[in-house]
Amino acid sequence: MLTLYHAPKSRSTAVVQLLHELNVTDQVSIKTVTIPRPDGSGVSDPGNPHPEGKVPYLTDGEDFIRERAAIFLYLTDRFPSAGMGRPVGDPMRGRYLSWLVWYQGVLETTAILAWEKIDSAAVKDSLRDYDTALQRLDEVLSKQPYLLGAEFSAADLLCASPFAWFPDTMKTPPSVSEWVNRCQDRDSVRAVGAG
Ligand SMILES: N[C@@H](CCC(=O)N[C@@H](CS)C(=O)NCC(=O)O)C(=O)O
Repeated sequence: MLTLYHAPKSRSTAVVQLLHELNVTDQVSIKTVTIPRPDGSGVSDPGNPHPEGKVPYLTDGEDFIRERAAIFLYLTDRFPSAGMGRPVGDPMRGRYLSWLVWYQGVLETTAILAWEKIDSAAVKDSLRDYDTALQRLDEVLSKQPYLLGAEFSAADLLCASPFAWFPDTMKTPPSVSEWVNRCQDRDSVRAVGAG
């Protein structure tokens, strides 16, 4: 059986939301673990097999998956019937993969650097910056409701997640804030709450 190592109010919350969207909460065992929190509370949990004690972490028998984009891809490939991913052969597969990996490699990183007011020419050469990342979202979301078109997908769930967590600190154009609101108006978000 698949096991998700999860800490409430963390990056693993979006994975629990995804399990609800996929309608597979009965097929994945959720183990709640503790993590050290930025406010100094919490400790690394010896029961969490992630090599750095982080969440989310997914195990599938002897195999394991870490990093959210990989976990999202693994789960949407494994449970395709909800239509939250785009399978091999789908005309949107390339765009689906691109948004997941762009989230992990570019959006989250440039958002953290902007938050910390770190400006580096070398980083900019490779990743551009947070404003450029917002342009990539705006150019798509000003034309369509979701990243892949008319339908909500796991790419929206992942890419919208940091904006939903930090609504006051992440500046966004209207197209992006309206999309984040759409992504939050879901039964999966209501089911998981702050957990
Ligand atoms: N790049 C990882 C980041 C995971 C991560 O940093 N998770 C935080 C919770 S939001 C954590 O586990 N922190 C505890 C620690 O760093 O020890 C991912 O996207 O999965």
